[in-house]
Amino acid sequence: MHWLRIWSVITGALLLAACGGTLPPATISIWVDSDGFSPARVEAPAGKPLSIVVRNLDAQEHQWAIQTLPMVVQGKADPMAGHNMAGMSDAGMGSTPPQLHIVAPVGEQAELTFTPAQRGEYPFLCILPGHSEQGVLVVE
Ligand SMILES: [Cu+2]
Repeated sequence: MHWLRIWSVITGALLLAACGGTLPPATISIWVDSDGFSPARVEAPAGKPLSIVVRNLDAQEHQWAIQTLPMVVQGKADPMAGHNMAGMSDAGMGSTPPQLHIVAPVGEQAELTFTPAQRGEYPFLCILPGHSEQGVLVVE
């Protein structure tokens, strides 16, 4: 019995330590294949850093984009801050580029970190021509 009590004290101390400093971003993993995003509905708190990780399980490229989402800007404004286009192909860039944009190459994952500023429901979708995967990011 005694070791259980010690363990709970240690765990509590670690939790306190975690809350005291700068929190690492919360991470949401979203899988995508030709059937769509999974999960298609994800939730995150406003005003806290959020990492979206898109894992592409398909044999073709997919993207994850939100057209408009108010963000907390940290440090100097970087016009590419909302983009992770390491695996970018020419397809998918319309006349109005989305504010948030992740390109997930075949069999790989890509990550983007940002801080949503306002509550709301923000639809996300794959913007490649002919693709219809979609979902929603709920900021609470
Ligand atoms: Cu797609």
